[in-house]
Amino acid sequence: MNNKKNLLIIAGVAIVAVILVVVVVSIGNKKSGGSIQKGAEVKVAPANLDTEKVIATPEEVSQAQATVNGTSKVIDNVVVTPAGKPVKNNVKPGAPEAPQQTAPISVEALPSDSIKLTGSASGFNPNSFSVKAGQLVTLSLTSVDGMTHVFLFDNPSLAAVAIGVGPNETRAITFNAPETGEYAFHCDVPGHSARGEKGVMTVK
Ligand SMILES: [Cu+2]
Repeated sequence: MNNKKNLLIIAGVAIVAVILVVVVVSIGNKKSGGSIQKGAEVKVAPANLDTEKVIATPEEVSQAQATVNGTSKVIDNVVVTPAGKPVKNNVKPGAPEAPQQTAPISVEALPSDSIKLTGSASGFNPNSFSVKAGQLVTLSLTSVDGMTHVFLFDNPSLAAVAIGVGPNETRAITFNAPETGEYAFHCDVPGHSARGEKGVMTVK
């Protein structure tokens, strides 16, 4: 009889402990809500991706998911071309090997872990964000001042990770973050970076 009672007490204590852990973890996640990185939810590609190596068949790619409709498909957290190779981030924007930007979409269609930028005469907002090396990043740009804006990284190694939006449009692109470092970006529409449309992506 006593043994049964002890077992019940132990089980009760264990359940309380589990509940406490769940509560603490969920509070921790809420505190980091402003950040892009949410611990275990961060999806990262394997290191040293070979962009010449086919990692999926065209059929597998066509059946794979994209983080948002119209961007390149994703296989095992790697952004791939329709031919099944990892995309190249250093080619001309829109090239077949490049990560593809979406057609105009609604902001609501974006996954919750997207990095959502707005562009206007007063600059990008936010004008800085952090990701992890290899992280699967969905980046969007919304024009909020009725003007055209073109998001472009300064570093040619990320030339293909570009987003161009018309007045009040939102578009997105999905890419795997590069190696650690600071990557400045700007709006490529003449005159826009000079008036402050600039920012920095930090890769940790
Ligand atoms: Cu601009």
